[in-house]
Amino acid sequence: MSESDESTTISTAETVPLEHTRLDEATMRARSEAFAERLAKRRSVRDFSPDPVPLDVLERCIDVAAQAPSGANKQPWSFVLVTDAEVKRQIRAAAEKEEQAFYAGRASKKWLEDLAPLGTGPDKPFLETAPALIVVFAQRHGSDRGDRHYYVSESVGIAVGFLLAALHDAGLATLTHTPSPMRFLSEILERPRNEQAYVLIPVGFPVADCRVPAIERKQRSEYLIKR
Ligand code: IYR
Repeated sequence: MSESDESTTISTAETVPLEHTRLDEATMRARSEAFAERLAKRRSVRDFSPDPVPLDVLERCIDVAAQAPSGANKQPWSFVLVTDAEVKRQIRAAAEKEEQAFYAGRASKKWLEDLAPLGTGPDKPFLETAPALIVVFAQRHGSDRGDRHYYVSESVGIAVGFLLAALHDAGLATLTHTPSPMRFLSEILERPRNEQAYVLIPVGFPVADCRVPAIERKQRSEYLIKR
């Protein structure tokens, strides 16, 4: 059979026992309700207290992200944990430069109208105030070009979901920030060419009197379709 025969499957699967505890229904209900209630309280925060956060907690939350499923288990991600004031300063300066161009004309009128309820603008003080920034990078392929990665955006997106949930659950506030373009992050953080910045997540505690936009989530009837 030729190497290029598309019907060929090569299983080298070794197996281990699955660790799984079957819960009774009442416990399932209680746990899913508690989780839903806790996660519903997550909001994007833009006003951070400078109070430091325990680094080991951040590392543990990044461990959670790294447990996400990924295409062919390639785990195509890197997480850069930034706490150094000078590096944060450089990131803020570069991000604000891009954001000024965005708000001054790169964004369409419609896009700016859609952002108006969020009250965002080109100034990004949180990039220095937040005690930590987690910059998530997507690896478009392995360090060797021949090492292919699959469903990279989907995989990294799932990992970021795990990360945001873990950070929230640990009592930390986050923002998913995507200054565009984000090439400057590869340069400042000296990432290899196979990696592309995916999202920048400031992490910390909200300021004491923190206020957030009065926006609402959709009702279940708007997003759940049962067949
Ligand atoms: N990157 C800009 C603009 C922005 C875009 C979207 I889509 C948002 O949900 C929020 C902001 C900024 O961070 O201000």
